[in-house]
Amino acid sequence: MSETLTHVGSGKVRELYALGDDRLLLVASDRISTFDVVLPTEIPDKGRVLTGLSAFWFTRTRDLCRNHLLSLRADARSMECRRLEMLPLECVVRGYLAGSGWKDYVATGSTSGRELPSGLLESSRLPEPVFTPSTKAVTGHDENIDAERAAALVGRERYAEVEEAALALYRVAVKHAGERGIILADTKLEFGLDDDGRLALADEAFTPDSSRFWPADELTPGGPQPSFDKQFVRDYCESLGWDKTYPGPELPDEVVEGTRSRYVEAFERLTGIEFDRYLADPEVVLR
Ligand code: PZK
Repeated sequence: MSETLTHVGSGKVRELYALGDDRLLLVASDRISTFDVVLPTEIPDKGRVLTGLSAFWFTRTRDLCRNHLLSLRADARSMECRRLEMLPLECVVRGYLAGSGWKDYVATGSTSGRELPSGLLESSRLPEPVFTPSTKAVTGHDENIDAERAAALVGRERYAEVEEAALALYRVAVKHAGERGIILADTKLEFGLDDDGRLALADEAFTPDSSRFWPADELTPGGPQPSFDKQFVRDYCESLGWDKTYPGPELPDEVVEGTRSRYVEAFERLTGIEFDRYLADPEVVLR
């Protein structure tokens, strides 16, 4: 019954292992990063929240777009996935103007070559969601690219298919989250191709690590918004005057506990499932 695990990659807070030739095991740790630095203190169950949320979204959107999820493991943080040929594109969808989208807009009035209306504020809702692909940087930050350059990376037809799928997935997730008081300001999706060349959603989907989650009742355009999940950590780090370079600070217990509660709250609000039920039986998010 036991299988050989070969480590094939690391993300900032996740690990990837091969399971034979055609499957992968994606493991989400409890590590947390802020200001691009992984902190020395973990947030208990954070990886389980993110794995459960991804699996929930993969299940909810499977009729819109196939995906790589095969099964969840009993540890509630590991996902067996179909091994795909990944597309060399970060598929970002933005419904609000934040992060690099806001920076691009201030500098050029556009983001990823898409002209936007004048007079928008930081964190303004966009008239409609925009697909703003970026390159996958090996080190440093992804670079927003225009549709021309993105289409050159994957081919014109595939590009159109990915854009349509990403926008459709985002709209479904935004509607669901909005009904539960969470603004999904933007998200980064990754796609791959299965053995038959069919498009499939991969990686994690609509988690707080791949998306900006904002509390809907606190939206105040004109500046950055508090993060649903990481705000206690950011506020604590800011209060220290830390220079945001490695190594980051240890977090005190009350910041860890407050942050864990926010992750669990996001899970429970979005899935409608008690987090303890998920821990007892991870497959509850697959139904
Ligand atoms: C794949 N990554 C990024 C994520 C890491 C690395 N289904 C798939 N098939 C083939 N490759 C990938 C996937 C997925 N998902 C994803 N790199 C390759 C990544 C998390 C942790 F170490």
